[in-house]
Amino acid sequence: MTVETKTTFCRICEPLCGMIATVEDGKLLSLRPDKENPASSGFSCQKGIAFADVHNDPDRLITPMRRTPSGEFEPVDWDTAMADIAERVRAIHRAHGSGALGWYFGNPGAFSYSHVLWLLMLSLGFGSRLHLFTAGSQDINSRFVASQLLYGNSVTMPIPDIPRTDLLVVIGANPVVSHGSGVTIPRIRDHMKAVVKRGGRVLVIDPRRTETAADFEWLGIAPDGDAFLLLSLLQVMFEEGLIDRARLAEQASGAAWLEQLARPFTPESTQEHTGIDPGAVRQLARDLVVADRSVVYGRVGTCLGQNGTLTTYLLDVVNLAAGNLGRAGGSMFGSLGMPGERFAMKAVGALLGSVYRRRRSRIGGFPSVLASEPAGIMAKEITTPGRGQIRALFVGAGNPVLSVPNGNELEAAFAQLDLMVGIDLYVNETLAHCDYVLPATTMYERDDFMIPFAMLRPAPFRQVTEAVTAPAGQARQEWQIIDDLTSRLGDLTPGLRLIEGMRRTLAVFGSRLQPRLFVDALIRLSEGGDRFRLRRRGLTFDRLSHEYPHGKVLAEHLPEVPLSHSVSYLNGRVRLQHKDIETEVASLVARTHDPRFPMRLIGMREARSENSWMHNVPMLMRGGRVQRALIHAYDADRLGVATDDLLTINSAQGEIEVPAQVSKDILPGVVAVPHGWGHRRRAGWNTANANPGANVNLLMSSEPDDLEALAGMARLNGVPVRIQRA
Ligand SMILES: Nc1nc2c(c(=O)[nH]1)N[C@H]1C(S)=C(S)[C@@H](COP(=O)(O)OP(=O)(O)OC[C@H]3O[C@@H](n4cnc5c(=O)[nH]c(N)nc54)[C@H](O)[C@@H]3O)O[C@H]1N2
Ligand SMILES: Nc1nc2c(c(=O)[nH]1)N[C@H]1C(S)=C(S)[C@@H](COP(=O)(O)OP(=O)(O)OC[C@H]3O[C@@H](n4cnc5c(=O)[nH]c(N)nc54)[C@H](O)[C@@H]3O)O[C@H]1N2
Ligand code: SF4
Ligand SMILES: [Mo]
Repeated sequence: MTVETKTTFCRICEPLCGMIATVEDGKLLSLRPDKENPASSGFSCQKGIAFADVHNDPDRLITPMRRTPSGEFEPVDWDTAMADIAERVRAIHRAHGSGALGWYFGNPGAFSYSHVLWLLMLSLGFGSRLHLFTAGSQDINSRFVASQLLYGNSVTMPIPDIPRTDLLVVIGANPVVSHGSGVTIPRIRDHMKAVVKRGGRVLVIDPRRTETAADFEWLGIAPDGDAFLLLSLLQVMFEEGLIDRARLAEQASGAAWLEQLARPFTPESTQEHTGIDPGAVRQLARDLVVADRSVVYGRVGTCLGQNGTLTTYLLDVVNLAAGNLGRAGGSMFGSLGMPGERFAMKAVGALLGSVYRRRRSRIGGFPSVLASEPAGIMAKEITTPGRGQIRALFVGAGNPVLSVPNGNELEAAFAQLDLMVGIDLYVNETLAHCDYVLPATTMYERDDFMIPFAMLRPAPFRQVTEAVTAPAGQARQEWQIIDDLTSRLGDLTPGLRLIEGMRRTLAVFGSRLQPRLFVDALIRLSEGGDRFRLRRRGLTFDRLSHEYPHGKVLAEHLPEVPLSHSVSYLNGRVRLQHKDIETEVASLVARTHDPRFPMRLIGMREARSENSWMHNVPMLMRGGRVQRALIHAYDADRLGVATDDLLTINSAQGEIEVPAQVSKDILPGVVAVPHGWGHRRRAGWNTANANPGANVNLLMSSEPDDLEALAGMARLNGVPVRIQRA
């Protein structure tokens, strides 16, 4: 018997906490937080530790499976499965073209560089007509579009410099539970506590007195009222002369237009939409400007409303107006520190901008965000006849039946597909519909380096990990599966022929086309890298792995550079004026109210869930844990409801039943329901199915008119509902 410990890091959520894996005879025994990781220094949450039970779950899929005519799954060998899948893709492509193929890329996929890179390769191989859907239209695409408008680049991401700020205003995020999103700061709660300890403030603006609000100051806001609040903050800043106009004119174009836009939104006029006292809004506007270093930060709560792109745009504009954009202790921009990066970012920004403006989805005419379409229209892309109708769908690391609006519509649509293939750790509610389900490795069965998150750290840091164990059973990495598929289809399209050519050329030199080549190059070229041996002690993937297993801190803080360095527009100035923003402001003002649905539904993340996929771990389900709908005592009294009574929640779209939790930690008129529940017997996770809960997204609309206009965001927060005792 050999017992080893291996240093690695967790990739369930964004802080990427350092972990120590104990491995016995090649089997993952347990996980514990890594005290020597300089960023997370001994922190991990319960999910991170419980992941060993996902890894070793008896319900885990470790053999490829094929659906039989009777509807059951039977094991099949990889070669038979891949040969049949490739043959069917080939036939569909021959008959209908690339537009007949769809791919849904779920959230855990973003935590694997090799999965991302090889999916990118596949989509280049099939050309621009492949339908790509991601979890982003239920998450962060509004952030990308706001950045495209403001900075001329979708991937330019502002991050709150929490370690150096004096006033942090959190609008629509719950970092104490989520551990931070859109920013990678391990121990984020400690960093927020440190703001207060050094005499600063943390203010949480949220319809619910969340775990984060309970730790700091709370200001309640009516769901989806944020754009009104932010416009009022701007109105006050302009009216009271709080803005340094010379600086604003230097950093941005369109200031006069912005002033006009904000002018009607006095705090008195927006109070009916926000529920916030005008005096408090004025004070907040002054505080943001007067504080030496302040930052407004928002995430899922501001991205997923009716006007998520506008709201996200306004968050940044408030930071800009207060003089805190691109400043230490304000909202900053990370970079990889590569030679020529600023120039490359301008090119990338221009390309993404033109894709955004030019490519439109077949259904609803939505712009393309990082080459993807809104997942909300996926069902209709499958069922609507015509050129570009999807006939084959791949789902990798996702569970859209539970995570996107109107899963019922999606399930019905799947029945029309000629081919459906899933790649996952489990047969989840979505994969239950597949013709083939293919077993993926877990994160501890693959090497990794987190490309997107490397740019989201206020303290630049690099860490890589090797695989901690060999793959269980016949599990394979996603990139290997994609690689197998593309090489079987190497003659199908010009793009695939090009990839096949590269593969053959490298083989001549005894090398293999694989994602690690690319990520190693990225590490070598970026800050701290060896620049291909130009720097003697510089970093490579292997050196990080051998010499810095716990990770390497590159700098304590981000460098302060002129804001123009982070802007991809040629003139280096933030662009405020956009017709689309004007249209969104007009739609904000024109919002209507349906008296049949007087309450507002919001989401609620739970410490022991990760979206839909950790409910099969007994350790996380202990104590008779169930999904509950949180309502205020005032509403409970009015409706004659007590905790544990079953509630019926209706929206214009659907109906669910969930037991109530009565509380004072939420505004009256608001109901909060966690997503990711609604497990079914059809899916292959036994613990989760025993305590299924309800799919809150059955209340959400997938009608194109109901998706947010600029980014195709599903409207998952502030949804009008009616509740009553079941
Ligand atoms: N434990 C746990 N951690 C997670 C996840 C998980 O499922 N469980 N999921 C991960 C993922 S995929 C993500 S994207 C991140 C998300 O990270 P966060 O965005 O920090 O997490 P949420 O809990 O969704 O926070 C959204 C907050 O917005 C509030 N809110 C809702 N509507 C409104 C509104 O209209 N206005 C305002 N001001 N607030 C509103 C909600 O009450 C909630 O507190 O978390 C990640 N981390
Ligand atoms: N109402 C409401 N709905 C929401 C949200 C909300 O706040 N409210 N949040 C939205 C957000 S932010 C997100 S990110 C989405 C998530 O939406 P999805 O990504 O569609 O769904 P998940 O529940 O994260 O499912 C992830 C799947 O990946 C599998 N998996 C885990 N690790 C791996 C791996 O390494 N490889 C492979 N191949 N599979 C793996 C899991 O078993 C699981 O089946 O949900 C969205 N839906
Ligand atoms: S906070 Fe996120 S990254 Fe850290 S241990 Fe928990 S799940 Fe893993
Ligand atoms: Mo997410």
